[in-house]
Amino acid sequence: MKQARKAARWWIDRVVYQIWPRSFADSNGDGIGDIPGIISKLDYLADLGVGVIWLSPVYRSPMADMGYDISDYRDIAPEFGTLSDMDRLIAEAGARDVRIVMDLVVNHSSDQHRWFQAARASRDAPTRDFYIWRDPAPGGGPPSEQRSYFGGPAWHLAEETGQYYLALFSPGQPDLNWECDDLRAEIHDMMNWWLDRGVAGFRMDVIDHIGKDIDAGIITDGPRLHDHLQEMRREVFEGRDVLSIGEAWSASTATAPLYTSSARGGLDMMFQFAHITQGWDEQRGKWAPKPFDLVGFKQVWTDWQRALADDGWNALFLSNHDLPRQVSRYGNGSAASAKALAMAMHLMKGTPFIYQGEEIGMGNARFSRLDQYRDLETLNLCDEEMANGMTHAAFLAGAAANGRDNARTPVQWDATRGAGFTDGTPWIDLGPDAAEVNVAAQIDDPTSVLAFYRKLIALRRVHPVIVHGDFTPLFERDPQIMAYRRVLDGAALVVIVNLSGEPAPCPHLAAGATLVATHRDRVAGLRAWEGIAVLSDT
Ligand code: TEU
Ligand code: CA
Repeated sequence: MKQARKAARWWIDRVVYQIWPRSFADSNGDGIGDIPGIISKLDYLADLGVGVIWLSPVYRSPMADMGYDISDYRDIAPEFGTLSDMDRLIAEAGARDVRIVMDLVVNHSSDQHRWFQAARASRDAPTRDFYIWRDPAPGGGPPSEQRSYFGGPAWHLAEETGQYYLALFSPGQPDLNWECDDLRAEIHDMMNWWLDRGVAGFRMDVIDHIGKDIDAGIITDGPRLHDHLQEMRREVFEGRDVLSIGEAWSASTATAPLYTSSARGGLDMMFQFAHITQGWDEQRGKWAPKPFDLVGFKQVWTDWQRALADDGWNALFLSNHDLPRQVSRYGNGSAASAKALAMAMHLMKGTPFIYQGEEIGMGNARFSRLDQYRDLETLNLCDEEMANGMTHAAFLAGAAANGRDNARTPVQWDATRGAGFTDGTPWIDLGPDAAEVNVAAQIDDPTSVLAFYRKLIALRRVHPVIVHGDFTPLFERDPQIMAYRRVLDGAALVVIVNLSGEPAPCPHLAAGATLVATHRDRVAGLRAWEGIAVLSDT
């Protein structure tokens, strides 16, 4: 059978590497990662083989939500550098054939944005309608019971004009009003401005929120969502060959194709989170994670592989700046488990995303005290959960398992005092494994996690079956093994990974050549965290 290959876009065989700039590399000793720090690591990233960097926000921001609260979309936060540093990053990355995708945070701005400052001061401000204002409820109080994601009500009274504004995240992140024509024109203009500067695309923050109908209580998948995305396609993306990745916690296998189908939004791929929330307690959510259930986890992946098999494209990831470290969440912290997880992800169909530090197997922060946390979500929700009856100890356990700061400790470059991240005092504590798990310890070791990632990334460029092959799950009910078969143009790739800490019998392996394996030798069966991929003719 002849498979149709997806039209070759420039990013199709590339791996994306996410940089969360505050914790990547600090060039000037103030304890905060910055753009010159990123530039100094471009050779490292090029050697690793990454073809795209997704850069979490570097725009000017009061950093209430670490840059996801933007006060000037056309400037850089001074702690991260300057616009000319950004231009230099784009150019220096480009010289290494690495393209930069920026974070587009346009569901909300910062309350420090001049648009909002003017809007809150007067009902007649030209930007008043850029935000969502409502009168108090009859008899006073907020217009509705809507809660915010980061704790507390979503409506905030602005005394100046007597109306409430909507902020679904923190009060410092007022929601933008996408019903306003001038607002949308401003956003399109800003996006074109960055693309003209050489940016290769956008990762679109909480993009499922922009079509909301707050009066009807519709927050995600609102009635205007796909109109807005279609308009954005016409005004920004059409005629350009850029990469667009939407982020949508609400996306399901039913709704995801609406974003990516060319008839609708036309986005290239979506971040969806079904495989993440699958592991959370149904009632109590992220602060009460369930033990890892491989069968359920595989089912979610298989559903998504099938749903986007012909139209659309999967973003493959286990980690990002909002999630715990994968080697702690799904592995046992060991290098072996880091490799096994990488293998299971990278050989499915889609584009793999690596979150900074993942490629060396960095683990969770293991903070034991609340005062070690910096993330507003963790700090705010602690108060809220405790008011709802959770004990402090239980909350700390939940935060240690699933809090966002797990991913936000500095990248561990070497075993020196500041982990090679900074000469000063890091803005957040270093991870507990910095002395053992660091780039310097792995860079020349062919058996390291880092070397294994380098290999997986390189294989994709030479074996089209990894990029384009059809996906069929194998041994779906097996509680230890994740396995699948990929087929393209007469080539078959069988991937079998033991995602458990116990040995497993190895199911019958097709004959063929080993393409990549986590271990150097073979034994009967599979050792804990052992994976092997075998390539043969169909
Ligand atoms: O995250 C989307 C989002 O919904 C998060 O609040 C998510 O629910 C939470 O992190 C799970 O713990 C995006 C960004 O990735 C995140 O960093 C921002 O805080 C958020 O949007 C607001 O911009
Ligand atoms: Ca710095």
